[in-house]
Amino acid sequence: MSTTFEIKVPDIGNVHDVDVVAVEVQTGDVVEIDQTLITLETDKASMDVPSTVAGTVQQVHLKVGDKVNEGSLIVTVLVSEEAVAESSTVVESTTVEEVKVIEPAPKPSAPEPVEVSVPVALKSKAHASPAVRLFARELGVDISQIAQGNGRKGRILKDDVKAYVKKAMTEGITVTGGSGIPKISVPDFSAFGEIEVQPLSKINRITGQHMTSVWLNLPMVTYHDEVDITDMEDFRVSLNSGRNNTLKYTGLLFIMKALSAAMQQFPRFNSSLSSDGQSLIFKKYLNIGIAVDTPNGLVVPVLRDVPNKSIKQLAIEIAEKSEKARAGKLTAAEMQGGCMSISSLGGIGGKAFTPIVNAPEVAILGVTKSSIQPVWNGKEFEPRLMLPLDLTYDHRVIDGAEGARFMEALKYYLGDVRRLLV
Ligand code: CAO
Repeated sequence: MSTTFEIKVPDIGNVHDVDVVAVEVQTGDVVEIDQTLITLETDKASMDVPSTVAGTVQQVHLKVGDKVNEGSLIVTVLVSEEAVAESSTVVESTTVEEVKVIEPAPKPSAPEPVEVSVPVALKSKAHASPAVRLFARELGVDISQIAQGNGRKGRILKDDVKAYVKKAMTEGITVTGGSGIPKISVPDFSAFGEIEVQPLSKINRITGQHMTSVWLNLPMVTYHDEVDITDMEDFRVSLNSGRNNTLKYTGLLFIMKALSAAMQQFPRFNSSLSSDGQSLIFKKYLNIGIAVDTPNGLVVPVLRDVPNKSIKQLAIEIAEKSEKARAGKLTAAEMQGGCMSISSLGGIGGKAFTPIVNAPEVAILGVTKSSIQPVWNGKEFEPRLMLPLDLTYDHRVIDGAEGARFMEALKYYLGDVRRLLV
């Protein structure tokens, strides 16, 4: 005789609508006690929910992507009566097998870092337990790069991670992540006064991870200059006050056009290094990413085919994308395919800063606030509107002289935007 047993999501703490990121069993599978049934993931932690009985899975009630709460039905299992008798006490004490914070934890002993991370979307597809994922992170391995593991149904095991590292060492493949630098110790700040701890947003964490990876992997140089935009500003103001104009024309639109013209002139700025670092990939398309400040953190929507778009089209698109960005509604596709990015702080202030390249792009243009400056015209000082520009580039791809020439080209176009028409 056998009986049917329902296994439900146990007490998972005070969290709701938790994502199911992996379902490890299917109808007909024979499961053991403690065998993982599903993996749940919140912003902060990942957890395996184990089976509390041994038997045969009769029905799986969840799929990847579902959201669950305590008490949600996971599976029904057909269990022999003897097993029910044995397992009843286990059911009472059902707990989540493992709760692990999945923040990256660089270890001093981690291997040399080299390669910039792959798109975030790929990372959640790894078929591995939280313990194995944590192990991989500790070794600086991006687990999404391990195609398949040797566990049941291709699940990635610790041994697979070790084998990947071994291969990376012998074949010179680079491993993402682990910095090999000592961690910064964080004191107990409450010893000095009242504190409040707030978790970082998902965007903050993803950006932070990407920026750290870029900072550690790219030898970056930032070149500062300024350009006289007095004439451009006159034109811009006239556009804004033009008849029937409902759009907002900001300097950023002209900067995008000038940048795309300079990139066409200097194609290395529209390239990326191959992952083995042995060749350059030149792009025949030209898309520009614009850093947008949102309540949840920095996002970079990409505007496509910039050389073939008018200032007006770009004005419409930037307004649309930044509104979508601030509402948290940008899709992953809208943030992919950038060739070079612009980070404009000009609406806020600043004289100069050192933007970080949005790798695998090879350069980024920073912009701060324009101001009237006295400029010597050969006879006298004239008040001119000067715009500060900061060009950061990957020195593995771009030499200092080429960086300086690129900046001169940019200034050439911005100094007289009619040149963009030629
Ligand atoms: N100098 C002087 N004024 C400037 C300027 C500059 N370089 N750039 C913009 N302005 C002015 C604009 O003309 C506008 O003036 P009005 O309000 O009088 O019309 C005002 O500042 C606000 O501009 P804006 O920010 O709305 O528009 P934008 O096209 O310049 O920028 C966007 C759009 C989406 C890039 C911007 O809103 C934004 O989010 N910037 C922050 C990007 C960021 O966070 N970068 C940091 C990344 S690294 O951490």
